[in-house]
Amino acid sequence: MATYPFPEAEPFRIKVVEPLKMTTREERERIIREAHYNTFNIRSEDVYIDLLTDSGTAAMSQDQWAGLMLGDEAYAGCRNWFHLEETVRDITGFKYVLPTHQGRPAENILTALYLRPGFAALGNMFFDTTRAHVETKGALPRDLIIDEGLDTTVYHPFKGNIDIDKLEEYIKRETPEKIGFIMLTVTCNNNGGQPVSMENIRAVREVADKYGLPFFLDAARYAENAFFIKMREEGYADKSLKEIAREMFSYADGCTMSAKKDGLVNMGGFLALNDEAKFREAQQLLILLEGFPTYGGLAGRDLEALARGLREALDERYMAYRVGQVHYLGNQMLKAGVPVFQPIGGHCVLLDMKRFLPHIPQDQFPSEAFCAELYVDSGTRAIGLGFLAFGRVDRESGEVIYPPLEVVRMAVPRRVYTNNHMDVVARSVINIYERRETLRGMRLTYEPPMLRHFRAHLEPL
Ligand code: P71
Repeated sequence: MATYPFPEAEPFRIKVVEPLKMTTREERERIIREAHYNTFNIRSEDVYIDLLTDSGTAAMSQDQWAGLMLGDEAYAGCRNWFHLEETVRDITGFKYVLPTHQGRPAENILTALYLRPGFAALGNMFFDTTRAHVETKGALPRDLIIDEGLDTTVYHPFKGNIDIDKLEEYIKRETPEKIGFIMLTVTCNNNGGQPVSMENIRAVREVADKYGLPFFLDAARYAENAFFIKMREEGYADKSLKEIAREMFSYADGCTMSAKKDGLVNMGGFLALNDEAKFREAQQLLILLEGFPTYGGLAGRDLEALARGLREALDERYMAYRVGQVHYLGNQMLKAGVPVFQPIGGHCVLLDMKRFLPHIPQDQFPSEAFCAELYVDSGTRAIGLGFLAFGRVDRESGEVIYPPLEVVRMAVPRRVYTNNHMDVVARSVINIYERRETLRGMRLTYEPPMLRHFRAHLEPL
């Protein structure tokens, strides 16, 4: 990267623009009230800068758009499928590829193949949908991330790492027969896109071999993970992202992929495996759930855009810009003293609401109070990931269970916003930080039985 004088500058120029509506503060006050103070209920058109998610929100390249015109919409054997299959094999080294319309059907199939009631699945931190698929198979998802991974105040270069001692202890205690698989989410989404080191991935392979367990990657942000390995792990500075990614995958038996992240597409995913018998079983499920194995819930043109996007995400200049932009946003807030989860991850900035709004107790939804204020202040949409999303009441004891983190996530879509947009967000967050004592807590006025943060209604106290 030394050959580029400004490694974090955009390696592209903009050919098509999407105008954004500007609203007034009064309008935004009305809109957030009508949305019951839940940013999921705001219409996208009423949002100026949408940091709700980096999933499916990327801007495609001219090469991807051109690829759409080469879509072969045959039911069976379309050429775009062969292009995608060859691309995934080349990047991952896995033998068998099954296309899916996004990440969760791949998770559904994988968990159906490997889990039975009473089994456990062990990981660094399962993403919400994977966790739900593990649970619906009657199995237990177990997060065994290193302690530093949940500490918002300490620095660690690979906060996504799994605790190898805890992993081995768990396997010995529960016996390997009761473990369906081990899975590492790279990067680890639930603590802010924190990377997993190559050393950790290798160590998991050794444990998996020792106890005869299959080991998979949740590869949604694998290219961002490869970039952090290049930047932070000894011995990888001179390797290409593709070489690093290939080595990461070489230790695993397969992967699930939500291609809406590092696939640089708006919809798409896949499941990849090495085990032929499991692949045959998976194909049967794929036909049942998604469609014929050469399209799996996607149009031919979508398969083409994905094959092209997968390669683009491994371009080092793209990735330096990408992760650089996320850090550009977070560093401005850090400099102003805002409690940002450190180090900043690959796709988002997390604000620690326990330190940002210490006067608002967790059961008064500080994250949602902040998100409502942020929207009114600058039209920026973020989401709360804390008590509203993950808190619950224990069915037996009636005890209220608080999640370890109370954070607001600002996820940055890929190639969509400029650094001027990032400046607006940073300034708005800093503004609010300076008058943080004026923010009040919220209370629930409607609580759905499941995944309550998506549809909940709140009001200010
Ligand atoms: C994110 C998402 C999208 C999302 C999904 C569900 C609720 C809220 C937001 C999706 C992931 C992910 C990882 C590591 C699998 C999926 C599911 N993330 N693994 O962060 O981050 O993929 O949406 O394509 O089914 O906003 P899918």
